Amino acid sequence: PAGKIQSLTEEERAHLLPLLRNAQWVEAGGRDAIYKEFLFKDFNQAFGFMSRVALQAEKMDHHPEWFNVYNKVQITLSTHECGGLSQRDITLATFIDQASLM
Ligand code: H2B
Repeated sequence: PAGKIQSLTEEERAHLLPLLRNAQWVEAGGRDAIYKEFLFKDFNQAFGFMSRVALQAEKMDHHPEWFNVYNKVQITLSTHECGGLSQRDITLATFIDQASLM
């Protein structure tokens, strides 16, 4: 990867966080990260979703922190390299929302 990943600026946060919150992403407790819980019909639907996200995450070299039990998937996104939110988290969150609707 070329160059250091930059944290979102205050201006970008002011713009993006309300949009994310509309899509049910919330700021994670105690750290600069975003969090969302997804519920599916059953484990097959949940794991199909996780497979789509996993392939994209690997392409992006940007990986979710996630927890799955049966039909529930809880996801936290942040960027280790910048110690908080970057544009990569926003891009992956947008992909994840699309993948949850397939
Ligand atoms: N995923 C996430 N969510 N944040 C990162 O900073 C990150 C990552 N860094 N996946 C990547 C991998 C880095 O550790 C490797 C070495 O490129």
